[in-house]
Amino acid sequence: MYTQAMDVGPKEERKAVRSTEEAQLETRFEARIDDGAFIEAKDWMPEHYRKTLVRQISQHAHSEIVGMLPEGNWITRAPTLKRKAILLAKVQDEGGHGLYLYAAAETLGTSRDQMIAALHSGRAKYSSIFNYPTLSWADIGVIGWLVDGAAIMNQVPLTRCSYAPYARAMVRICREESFHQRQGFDALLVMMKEGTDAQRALVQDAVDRWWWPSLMMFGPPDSASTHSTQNMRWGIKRISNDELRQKFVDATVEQAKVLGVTMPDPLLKWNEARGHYDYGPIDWDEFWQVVGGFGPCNKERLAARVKAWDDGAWVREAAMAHARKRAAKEQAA
Ligand code: FAQ
Repeated sequence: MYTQAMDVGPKEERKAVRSTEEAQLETRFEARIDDGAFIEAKDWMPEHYRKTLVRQISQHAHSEIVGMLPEGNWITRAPTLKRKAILLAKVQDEGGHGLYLYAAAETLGTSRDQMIAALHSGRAKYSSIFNYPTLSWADIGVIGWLVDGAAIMNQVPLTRCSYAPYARAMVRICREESFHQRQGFDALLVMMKEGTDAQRALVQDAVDRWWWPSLMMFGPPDSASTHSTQNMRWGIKRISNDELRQKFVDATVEQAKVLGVTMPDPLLKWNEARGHYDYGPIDWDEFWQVVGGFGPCNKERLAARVKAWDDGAWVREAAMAHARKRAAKEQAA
């Protein structure tokens, strides 16, 4: 991309010059990564670094946008005005996160339309977690506590991601996710400490259903993670899938004690020697089924996004027509 257009004669000769130049650029790029420098959009970067960032950032953006659906399902049924206002603000925040992330991915040369087309055609992924249904109000509290909690655990290290536009977007997103996690925990605490037996049972049932999918959010085990080695080398990922999952388990088991709920895992036990909680096996077959498009709500989620896009076509067309009119007026003035 940043090669100089030198006219050096035959095609082969030009190619050789370009590849020597690219090799030098790559060496310089790797040295900057080793020094812990941030890479900006205008800087030279290897094509594979660019591609893997577009893959991860666009998947992350899609997750935020699809992630509005399970909670949006409860806005009209929130139990109090206060809870409704909080939920509205939270769902709106997720939309905002999606937009910062699409913008960060666009700095890498892929348009938002291209990313959205990839989502709608099923080519692009989004987080497995959003393919599970929200069956009761307690699910909304548990999403805040566990799903946003897992998101923060995974995303705080991304504020130090080597690609600066992504890292900057993550700083603001993490601050907002922290409020999301707290409101979820608070909603559950009220149900557990001041609620009826039936409400406490709803919370436990929601924890039973969301615990294992939350652990799956961190991705496959390190041994099966195709991108981890290279992404950690490039400073995109700072902590591995399994390490983050362990940190999440250690933090949430203590929070569960405060709430008075139990995790649905008979093998969950403090291991003094490791200084961590041991936990039972994760059902990776279920994970890959959901990632592959066969989870409980995959079809419904994708259909809702495609419908929203189609229903919004007139708004996009009107905005473009307005922009064209304005540009024409400015040119005429
Ligand atoms: N779901 O080699 P790895 C949120 C795919 S935002 C679906 O380990 P990598 C906020 C992976 O893409 C939640 N697919 O991959 C919120 C790859 O497939 P590919 C989203 C998954 O990239 C809260 C393949 O498996 N957060 O919750 C998943 O090194 C409440 C092999 O995996 C982010 O996206 C999965 N769980 O590590 C919103 C954070 N895991 O692409 C609303 C940024 C893995 O080759 C309400 N992303 N796969 O076709 C990341 O940190 C990473 O991409 C990982 C995966 C950790 C997700």
